[in-house]
Amino acid sequence: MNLAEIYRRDAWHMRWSLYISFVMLAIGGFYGTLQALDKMGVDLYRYLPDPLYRYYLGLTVHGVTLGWMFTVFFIIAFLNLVTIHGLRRPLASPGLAKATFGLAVLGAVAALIPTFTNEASVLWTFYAPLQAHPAFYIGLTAIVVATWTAGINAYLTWRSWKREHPNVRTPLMSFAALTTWAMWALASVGVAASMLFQLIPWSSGLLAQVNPLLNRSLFWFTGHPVVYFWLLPAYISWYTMLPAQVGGRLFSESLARLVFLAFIPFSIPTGLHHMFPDPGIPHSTKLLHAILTFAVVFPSLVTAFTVVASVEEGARRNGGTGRFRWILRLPWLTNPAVSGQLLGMVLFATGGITGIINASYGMNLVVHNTMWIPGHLHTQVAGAVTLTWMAASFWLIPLLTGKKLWSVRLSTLQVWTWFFGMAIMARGMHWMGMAGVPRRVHLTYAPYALFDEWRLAGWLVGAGGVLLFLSGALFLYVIAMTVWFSRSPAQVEVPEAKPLHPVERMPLVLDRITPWVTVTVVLIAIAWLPSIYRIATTHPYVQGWRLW
Ligand code: HAS
Ligand code: CU
Repeated sequence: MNLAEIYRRDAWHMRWSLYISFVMLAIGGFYGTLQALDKMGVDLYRYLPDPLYRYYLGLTVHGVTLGWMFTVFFIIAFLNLVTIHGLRRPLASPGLAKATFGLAVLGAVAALIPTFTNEASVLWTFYAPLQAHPAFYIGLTAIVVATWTAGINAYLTWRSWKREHPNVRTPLMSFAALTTWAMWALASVGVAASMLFQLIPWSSGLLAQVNPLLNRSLFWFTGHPVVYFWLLPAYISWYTMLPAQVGGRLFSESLARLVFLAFIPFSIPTGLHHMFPDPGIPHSTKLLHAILTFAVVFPSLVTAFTVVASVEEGARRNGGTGRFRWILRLPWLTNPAVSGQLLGMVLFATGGITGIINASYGMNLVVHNTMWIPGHLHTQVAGAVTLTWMAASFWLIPLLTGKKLWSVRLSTLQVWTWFFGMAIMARGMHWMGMAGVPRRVHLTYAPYALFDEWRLAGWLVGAGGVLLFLSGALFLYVIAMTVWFSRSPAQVEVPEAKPLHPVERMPLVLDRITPWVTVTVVLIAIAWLPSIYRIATTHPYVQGWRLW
């Protein structure tokens, strides 16, 4: 089978996964806009029909559709493509790919029905003792299982490739996809355990009580590394595609491999940085997680260096000069598939700084549970990751449909407006957080809200939110017009960067995942098991609550 035939066979499920992820982006984005306006004292919720007129229903839809669905559908499609392209072969099991897709769709439907019917306003973190309808937990579990079946398919594909190429290094693209799946396989154990042994039996009436602190700990066991499950597909684009898209080469393939591999051990033993103020966990354990969080910053710092160096090389090959003037040589206004990624990186650099602030044990007490945290997360997953995926969609959709992108100019306008919208909104959110505004609160109805004092910050959030709404609509418009009305055939290929220096010899450990998984298991045992055991055996179990 040649590559074109391979794509044709697997294109439909990748294409539909992308379409569904865009629908989730639309649903989640709609509620996001209402939340942003609420921060400037404008309550548009009340124009919605009951029961959609409920803040926590909307906030749950926002977090669940964007955090668990837009992301997962996009990641499955993108990592499938990267695996296929990297190994130049079809997925090992077409049946498993179909099953993955079907399971994810059923899971999304099962989780969203109770959410929209006001049976599951438990937010994206579904902390017990808030109790949702069992279908909500079962649906989200099905989505997690779908990620596992997708990962297994990638592994089987690699295994059959390896049998034919026993002495060849795994190509970087598919190697990066495999490290992402390996990290996620370990990371998702926490939320899976919580779903299977706590939340599903408890919400179905089989268990009377649940341990809230255990539930929170298992959530954050997965909840921190899930952010790297979102990020690494963007990194795959920055490392293995972007250099080629700017006419350059990857600065160092060995460093790239080290970065992807480092995320396996360091992603998971860090989750307690979401629970610094929680009671009942020894300070020493929290401190260990804080230190390991600084370890997981390291691969991103390396990325800042490696990816920018690769981009600079491309700009200089295209005639860029000077210490900084080469930056102007980059196609900021002519190639949205590139500028979306570059703008995403700029946002990511700011979110990296706020992440380091969050991770600093003492400073976390100032920002925890304030609007600062949504400020941080929007620059990261909604800024860097989403912008990179939007940029990638401008070649992915043409590749998978065979139709030329509808409009380069509109797509360029789209990535810039998303960038400014997110920058403005996040600025306001950080500012509100500093002023002590709590997160997850319907401010228009909060008796203590000081809209006069927070006026400018709140207006930035609202204005940024409106700009994002317009930009999101523009994105969907460009994609829909490409799919439905574009008549010219697309001439796109998957961009694939070559290394700057041909790699002749490389330590074997940079082409193996198992040793890294082994280290991870040891680190998890040290950083998580004692506190999970202690919490499970000494903390109170309580009944479910429904506050809405
Ligand atoms: Fe975070 C909370 C710490 C990264 C997402 N984070 C969250 C939540 C989310 C989230 C969703 O320690 C809220 C969850 C909730 O609902 O409660 N985060 C970090 C740290 C990092 C980090 C240390 N976060 C992410 C990423 C996310 C994400 C990535 C999504 C994709 N985060 C925290 C902490 C909390 C937290 C605490 C809990 C706070 C609390 O109290 O609740 C690091 O991984 C960040 C490292 C990144 C860098 C940046 C490197 C820069 C690069 C770009 C270079 C390019 C440039 C421009 C400069 C060090 C690679 C180039 C321009 C050209 C012209 C070429
Ligand atoms: Cu985290």
